[in-house]
Amino acid sequence: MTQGARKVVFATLNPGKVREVAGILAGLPVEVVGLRDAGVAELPEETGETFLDNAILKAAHAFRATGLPAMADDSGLEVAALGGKPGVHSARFAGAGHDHAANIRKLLSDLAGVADRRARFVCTAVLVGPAGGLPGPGALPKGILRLDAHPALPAGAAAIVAEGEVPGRIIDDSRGAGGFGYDPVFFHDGEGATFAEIPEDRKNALSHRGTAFRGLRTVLDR
Ligand code: ITT
Repeated sequence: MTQGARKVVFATLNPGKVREVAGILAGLPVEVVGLRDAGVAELPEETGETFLDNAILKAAHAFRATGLPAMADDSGLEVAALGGKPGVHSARFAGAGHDHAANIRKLLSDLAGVADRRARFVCTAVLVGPAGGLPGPGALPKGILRLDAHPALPAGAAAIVAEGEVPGRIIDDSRGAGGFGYDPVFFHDGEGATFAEIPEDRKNALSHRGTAFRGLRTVLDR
């Protein structure tokens, strides 16, 4: 980003993401402004079929509404035995709304009697801003992309895209009180614990969202 463009909106309505991303981006010369503090009350319906489409939809909405560079992520749980579900539908797996307990109940019921418990969390994080204020493709670290064309991008805007994922497996009993969403049933073998049982900075060091937003960090830290 150009010098002086220090405010960035984070286009999410999920307080768990706000907490985590504040930790992941700590120490940057950037003021992360909450969606409501930027005067945006809602996000568009997530009609995209991919994490990328939905992340751009959210960030572009906030960019259009505020004129400020805007970050968003779209993330979810992909379960091998369910053919990658709930995927982009993770937040509303058990129906409309964000009832995390109901989503976990549906997940465990769909996996009843299933021996293969492999799953992964995935995250696509984007930064949408004026095309001229974002680094060109040659200036980006490996794995970080710049998109200049996407149906959801306003004219004159571009997006920086970073991804992350983390493998784990789904256990039958919820464990831990930290994190959000599916964390209490997402067991990380390296930690020997669920994502709801480990400290938040430890989750950030390992997680899909941590990897993706550390990718954006390299762009924000300019
Ligand atoms: P915003 O769209 O407002 O950002 P959201 O919760 O709807 O919030 P997503 O559309 O990206 O966000 O849905 C992600 C869902 O995937 C989230 O609600 C959880 O159910 C699940 N999920 C993603 N990351 C997770 C994590 O780190 N821990 C637990 N569950 C996670």
